[in-house]
Amino acid sequence: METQGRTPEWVPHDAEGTYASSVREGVEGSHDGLPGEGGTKDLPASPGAKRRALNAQEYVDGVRSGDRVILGRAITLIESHAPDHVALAQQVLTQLLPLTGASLRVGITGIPGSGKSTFIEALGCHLTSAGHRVAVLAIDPSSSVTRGSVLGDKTRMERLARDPRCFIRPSPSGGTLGGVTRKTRESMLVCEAAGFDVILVETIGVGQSEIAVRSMVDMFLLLLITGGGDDLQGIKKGVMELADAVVINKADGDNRVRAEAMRADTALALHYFGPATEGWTTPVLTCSARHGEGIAAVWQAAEDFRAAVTQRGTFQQRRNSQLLEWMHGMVEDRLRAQFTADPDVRQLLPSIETAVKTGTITAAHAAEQLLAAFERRHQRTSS
Ligand SMILES: Nc1nc2c(ncn2[C@@H]2O[C@H](COP(=O)(O)OP(=O)(O)OP(=O)(O)O)[C@@H](O)[C@H]2O)c(=O)[nH]1
Ligand SMILES: [Mg+2]
Repeated sequence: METQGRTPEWVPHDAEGTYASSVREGVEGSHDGLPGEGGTKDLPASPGAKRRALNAQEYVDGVRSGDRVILGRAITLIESHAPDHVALAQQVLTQLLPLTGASLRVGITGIPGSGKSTFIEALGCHLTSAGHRVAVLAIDPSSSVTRGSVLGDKTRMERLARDPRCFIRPSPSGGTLGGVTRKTRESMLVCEAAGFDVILVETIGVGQSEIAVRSMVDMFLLLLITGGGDDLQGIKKGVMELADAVVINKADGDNRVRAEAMRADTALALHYFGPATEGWTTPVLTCSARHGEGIAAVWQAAEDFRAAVTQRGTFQQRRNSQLLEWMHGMVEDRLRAQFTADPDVRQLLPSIETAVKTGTITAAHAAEQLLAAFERRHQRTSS
């Protein structure tokens, strides 16, 4: 897909390549801070806030007041790799932190074509009409290769994308899964500070991204479909163990009976797994995202989940351990980046790699040598 010319609108001319995100074409309308006909009456947007560089206080004030343009820009700032943007983003986040945490964070996964986007559209519209404010984020570590399927998502979420009570943000493209995960977590916090009380995180890539999403949400929802094929859904066995609710989608028309049979089979299969979340029994439901049937029951399950795990204290415990995991992850990322950027390590690496491949030295010995080179420099600079 062609993305040229669709970098974020406020990127400075000299900021080549420092942005993790590129803005993909979406539907016409008012989402992501783009002006449109849908109107964002309950969410003011300050004129002229589009291009001028903002300071931390302006970001904070804009996000707090629910200004969609500034919210979009704050997320773009978070996605930037430029060191001064990273520092500014941290200042903004620190100030917004007291306003975060009040939402229910729900991760949604399922094989490609299981109807995740259609489901999010149906659930999102159900929620906004009940007065909730919904932010939709996506984890798509593959988007640097495929250029993302989020464009498809946006057209599939057309009604929701026009809803002034909803904010849809494509996944930052490029970078490692760890990097994308960090940015999505921070974006989630900014959305909470802007008053969104339900955050839906869709996994786009298959495989590792489910685990990444699990590590940032309160509730994890798995969509299945009948006839998905044992092989394909077999990949999901590990994911099934993580699911706080399993939803058999496309339970409509001729498929209704099969979906019901699958629901019963899946519920039986789940008996063999331990609870995904202590104190909660994973329900299996059917729905038709296309026709909006069963969506209210899925949300009721989410509300029940929240009530049950909050009462047990599991809700806060999970959030606390996610924060620690997040912190350790960032330390590891930083150390790894410093290690691979170290001039001594870089100089040594080709010959050491050759030596390992040819069996001249052991992998353990090679690792020792590289770490010793790294540590020597570190000791020199810190003394
Ligand atoms: N019959 C029926 N079709 C549905 C339903 N939900 C989604 N579909 C169709 O299934 C196809 C895939 O739906 P998507 O919402 O794009 O699925 P997805 O899981 O987001 O797909 P990827 O983003 O490609 O992983 C589309 O053609 C939808 O119209 C449903 O409840 N019933
Ligand atoms: Mg999709």
